[in-house]
Amino acid sequence: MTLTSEQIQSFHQQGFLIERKLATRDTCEDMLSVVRSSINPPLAPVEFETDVQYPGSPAERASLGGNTPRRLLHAYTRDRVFRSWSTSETIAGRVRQLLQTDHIELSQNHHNCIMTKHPGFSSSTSWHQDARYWLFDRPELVSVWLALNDENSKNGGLQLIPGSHLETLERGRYDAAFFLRQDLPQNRALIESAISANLSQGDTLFFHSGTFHAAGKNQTDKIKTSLVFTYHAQNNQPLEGTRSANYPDIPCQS
Ligand SMILES: O=C(O)CCC(=O)C(=O)O
Repeated sequence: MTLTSEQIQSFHQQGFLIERKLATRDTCEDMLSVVRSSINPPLAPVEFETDVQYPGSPAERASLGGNTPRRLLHAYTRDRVFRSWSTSETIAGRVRQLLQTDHIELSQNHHNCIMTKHPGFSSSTSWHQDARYWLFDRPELVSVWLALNDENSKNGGLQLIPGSHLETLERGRYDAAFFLRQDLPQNRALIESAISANLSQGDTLFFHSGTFHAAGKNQTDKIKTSLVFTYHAQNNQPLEGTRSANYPDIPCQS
């Protein structure tokens, strides 16, 4: 049930860890059934492709594909199946090991969503660290990404840069929105060391909030669906008055 010391060490070195088949097919299918009934029409709160305005997003809501959901927000409150998964010992127990504390909380303010990538109207996400806009005592959070169906480079699966959570980059290496500038040779070298996560249904990716990651568009004819939650140690609190403290965090007791 728990991570081995080699897995924990690998997470600290690489900034991520993949556990294969951590969720059963039945769990994934139960979740997908909730997602399917939340997508047409999209049940609020939803972030649309037009809201993110990433490369490939439709220009405005009135455009063709303008109503394509990108994230079904507030996954935790949407259904019991998401609450059970996110607070289970399988997940919370592993996050406790990775954050090296018995006391962790799930953030309702960050990720806490179902990411959907629709054929035809999905956008790509450039290289970034999730911690760039998250305001905590320390930028040390762990996100847990569950593939509800297979994810790879064809359908916009995640790519990650191993060890990048340990890098400290000058401000000039990022653009105005804190994405890695692709015109700089030193950034190109970093990006070339990326790996593709290539997840199958039920595979779970644990990643550090400082790990650079990116993803392409969905170029297949099926929706790609992933569930993501973020956790922090109880002694690493969001800064008062910021978006990171908007909704209360959920303690995950062992
Ligand atoms: O699925 C994607 O395009 C990447 C999503 C992502 O990296 C994020 O929301 O932080």
